[in-house]
Amino acid sequence: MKIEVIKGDITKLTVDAIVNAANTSLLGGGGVDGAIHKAGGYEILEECKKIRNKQGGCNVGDAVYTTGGKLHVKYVIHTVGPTWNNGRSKESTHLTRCYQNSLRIAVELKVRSIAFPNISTGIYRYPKAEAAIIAIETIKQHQPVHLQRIIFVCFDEDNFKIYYDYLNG
Ligand code: AR6
Repeated sequence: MKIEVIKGDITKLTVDAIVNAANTSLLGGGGVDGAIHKAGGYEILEECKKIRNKQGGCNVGDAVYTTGGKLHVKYVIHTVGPTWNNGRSKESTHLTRCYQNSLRIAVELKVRSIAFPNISTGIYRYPKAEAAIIAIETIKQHQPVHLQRIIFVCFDEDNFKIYYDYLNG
């Protein structure tokens, strides 16, 4: 399995699945969530609404999946990261579960390539370096067999540098 890091916009990628940093409502929002819904179109939102009707949204640390809509991906895996609360609300456990549950769904869907944004490090204010270690170490521990490519997509320079240095250091 190859772990890659790139700087850019996750909505532009052609991979089997991308992961969305959603919120518990699954109805979209700002940041990467807004970008994915905007580029992916109404189909993604329609499927999110169906999931909401069935299970009432998505809890922090959990993940669900929808079609990729108009994106160049088969699936969008929506996971809900924790809001940073100075480490007082089990944020690291929740963030670890985001990556674990997204990977579990990727295995179920037999995806061979998956791209992750830097979950929780934007609007939810998780410290970037700590979030990167959780992301990379959780992925390294799981390594599903048929997953050939894992791409960390960094939108900002800070995250790109943190991931690049950690993976190449
Ligand atoms: N491609 C890749 N990464 C991106 C993109 C993009 N197009 N746009 C932003 N990022 P955030 P969170 C990066 O705020 O912190 C939403 O309103 C961004 O630079 O998107 O988990 C949801 O609905 C940052 O590094 O997600 C929730 O309410 C990372 O994506 C809330 O924000 C995550 O930033 C979730 O907050």
